[in-house]
Amino acid sequence: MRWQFPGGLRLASPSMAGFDGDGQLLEINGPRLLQRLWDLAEIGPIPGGGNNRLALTDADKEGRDLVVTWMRDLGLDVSIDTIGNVVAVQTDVGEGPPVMMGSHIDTVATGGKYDGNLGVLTALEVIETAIESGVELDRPLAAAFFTNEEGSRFPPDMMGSLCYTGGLTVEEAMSTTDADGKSVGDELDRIGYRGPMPCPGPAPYAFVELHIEQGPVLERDGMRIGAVTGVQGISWTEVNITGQSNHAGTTPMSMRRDAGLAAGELVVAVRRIADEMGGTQVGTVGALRLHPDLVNVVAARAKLIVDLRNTDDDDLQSAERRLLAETKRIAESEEVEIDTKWVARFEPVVFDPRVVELVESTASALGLSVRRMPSGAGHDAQILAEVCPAGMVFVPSVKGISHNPAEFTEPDDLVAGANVLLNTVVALARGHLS
Ligand code: HGY
Ligand code: MN
Ligand code: MN
Repeated sequence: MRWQFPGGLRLASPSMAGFDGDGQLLEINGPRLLQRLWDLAEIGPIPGGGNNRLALTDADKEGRDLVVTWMRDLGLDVSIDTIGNVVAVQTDVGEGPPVMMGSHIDTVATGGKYDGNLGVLTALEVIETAIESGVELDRPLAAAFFTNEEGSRFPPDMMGSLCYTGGLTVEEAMSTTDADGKSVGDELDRIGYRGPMPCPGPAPYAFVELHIEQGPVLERDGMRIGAVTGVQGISWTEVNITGQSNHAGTTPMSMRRDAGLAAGELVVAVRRIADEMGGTQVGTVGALRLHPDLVNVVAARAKLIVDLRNTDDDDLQSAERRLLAETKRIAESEEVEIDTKWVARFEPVVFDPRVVELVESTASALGLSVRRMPSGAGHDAQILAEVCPAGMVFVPSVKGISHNPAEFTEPDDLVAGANVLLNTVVALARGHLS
């Protein structure tokens, strides 16, 4: 499907219309970026116009192959590491560690077109524009996508970038299994993406990620760009509940040790914890499986993962303590056993203020309304922030919807965000941080 701009691109200022004589501002090729987004969105399509490319599935492989082809077509040096992270670097530009852009192309099972994909494809577009414009750079640019950012199939999220920065051992990652018992290692081998490069990988000079906001703030405030100040803390607790399967009709209620009931009580308790704490505390249970999951059998077991988040780590720890207290209360009252273990735990991250400031001033220079804001979602940038100056650029999500096929961002906003990323990384590649 070829994309036609409705009534022409809404340029923020004349200087966006091309490469200024004094090298101030560049503009990406909007139709080319959007076409790549639509081409990638054709892989792993689901009803409603979204994508299902869960990590290390055949659809993920197909998406990987397409993006690697685009990387090679740009003449980039493409390297694949042991966990399947892919980094493509300019070879004939500047020297020293690259200014890296990137994100992920794996999706949740009910994903949209933009989550992650926008950051990776814009990285390619930025490099292609930089090559075409002949802009002088002291450092090479790099485009990357990291394995299993979503963590839906194989917790934790940001698995690939964690291995890339040494935050998780490859051995630990490889042994992680999905609900069907398939391991990351086996699936990587099956799709042919266990690469030769070691983890941890080389630290970039800086890392900037363009991403949809996935929330309602920019749209509510009428802002076009978010200069992301950091990422809130994330805590995923796997809870295994063991009761006793029994006949749903003959077993007296007083004799039931119902793992399904215990799970339900815990789901309600998670909502209560978030509501009672207020502030930035959020919580949900999105993954829940009963065994044997049959209508006429009292559930013997339940497995769920609790997602708790907060911008403040002390408050997040308080929410975690309350969760554990609830599991003890429910175990006692329902006479079930409850075991818990963390499957993901990230402290809140603050991005390098110089990068945040650069994103903000670049957006303003492009004539775009911009506000600083934290990220509610986890991103690879928060992991790369451990090893280099990092930051993010947000663009609005219509109605704040994401992790849903209805995920949508206006094409003008996609292009505007890409122009902010372009001019931000060009400044970084010309020594802005020094
Ligand atoms: O879970 C997250 O915040 C991200 O979508 N992986
Ligand atoms: Mn994402
Ligand atoms: Mn996501």
